[in-house]
Amino acid sequence: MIATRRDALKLAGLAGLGAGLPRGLFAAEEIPELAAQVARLQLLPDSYPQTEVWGYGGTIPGREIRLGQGQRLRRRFVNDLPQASSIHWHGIRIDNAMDGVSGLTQDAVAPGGTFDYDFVTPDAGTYWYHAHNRSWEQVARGLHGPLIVDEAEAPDVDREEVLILDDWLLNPETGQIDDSFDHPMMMSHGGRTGNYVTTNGRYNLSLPVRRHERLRLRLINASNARIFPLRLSRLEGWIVALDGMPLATPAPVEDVLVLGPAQRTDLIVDVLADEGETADLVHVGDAENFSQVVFTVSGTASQTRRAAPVALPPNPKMDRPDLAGATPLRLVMSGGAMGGMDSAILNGERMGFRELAAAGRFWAFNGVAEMTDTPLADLGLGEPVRLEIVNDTVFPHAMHLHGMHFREVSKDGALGPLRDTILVGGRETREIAFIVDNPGDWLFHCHMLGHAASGMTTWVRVT
Ligand SMILES: [Cu+2]
Repeated sequence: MIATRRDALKLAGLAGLGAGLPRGLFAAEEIPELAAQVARLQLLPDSYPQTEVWGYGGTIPGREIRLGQGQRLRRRFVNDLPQASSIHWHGIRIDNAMDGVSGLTQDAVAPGGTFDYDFVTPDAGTYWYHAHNRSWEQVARGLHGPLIVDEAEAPDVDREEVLILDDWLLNPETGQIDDSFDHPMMMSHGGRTGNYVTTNGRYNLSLPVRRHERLRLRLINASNARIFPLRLSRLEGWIVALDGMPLATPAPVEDVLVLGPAQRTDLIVDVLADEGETADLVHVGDAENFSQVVFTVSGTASQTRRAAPVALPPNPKMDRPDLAGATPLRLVMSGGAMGGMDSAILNGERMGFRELAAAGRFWAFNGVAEMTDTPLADLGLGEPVRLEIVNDTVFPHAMHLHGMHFREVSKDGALGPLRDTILVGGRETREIAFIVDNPGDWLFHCHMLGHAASGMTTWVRVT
């Protein structure tokens, strides 16, 4: 087709018109929706009733979002729930206004309301999205899904599987979600752990594989509080990324892999089992082990094994902080059952443990059992920081920093891989360090979500 001068004028006119309008006017028509909905589905085995859940797109897990590194992600969050909500894009080094934290970076979206999320995904890797208002209830009801950012060049694997590990606290009679979200016993102990463990919403997930097939497994722990100890059986595996960020060298899996709440581990695995056998991702239990995922082997991908995998390409901004010049910070975690916390500050006043418990607060950060008006630290862009985390409680806590990844500082001063969530064991002290490279107000909280709601939430400000 030959464009006439008239056509060219028309096109120019349109372009001019578009450029002169507020961006929202044109964008509004194209933005894909992501609705949080009430749904009923068969979570339990077929002989049980269906379970009412809250899910993104009405599914468990929520609809997978996948895009390329450096691409723009736009979603219109539609709240079809009976409760206000917002979406947090966990692990994405995001623009602060898009971080989705109700009460800090945005107002919670009322039932029937919408919010447009629009951001760029700077890093390739395995991320996830979940509700960030009353998250100890909303995530437990099912509001989470995978967010996968593909590398520009895909790693050399036969295929990949996204595996969302979760647990549910269900009433075995009715098959419905136990709604005692604020139960003091759970809040003050290890958090809400379920009685029904699933992968991708299935208690018996089984995937067909071939002998010597090479898979990338993207493990995501979406549970409220459960720590998943995992082992590989008839699979040889390498850890290639943690919390989305590639390791410099793939680390062979030799022992138990521990996946704390909100953490992700990317594995490359080779199927060693013979045809007719199974390989397993084994959940290591206190009493007995069970299969978290069964891989049933039929057929052969190749007669011989492949060479060990190479590292994933690095993400941008993986620089190591200068420890010598780093600003020292300290966070003391106290409280919980058997923790011996006498008192803490709530609503600006010192209260005894019983008074705190009556107000639903069981934990404190630096002696304060609530989100404070002033941040834990006021930090300058580019500043290196080291943060000592003293766990003066008997429970483990999965500490998550929004907006930035950090490295663990070991006792000898060595720096570990980049992570966004660190599991700190009971009575343990750990140290993390990071370069403050993302402006905004960033939450730092325990991802045992009941703990976050009952005292374990603070924040840092970066300007
Ligand atoms: Cu905790």
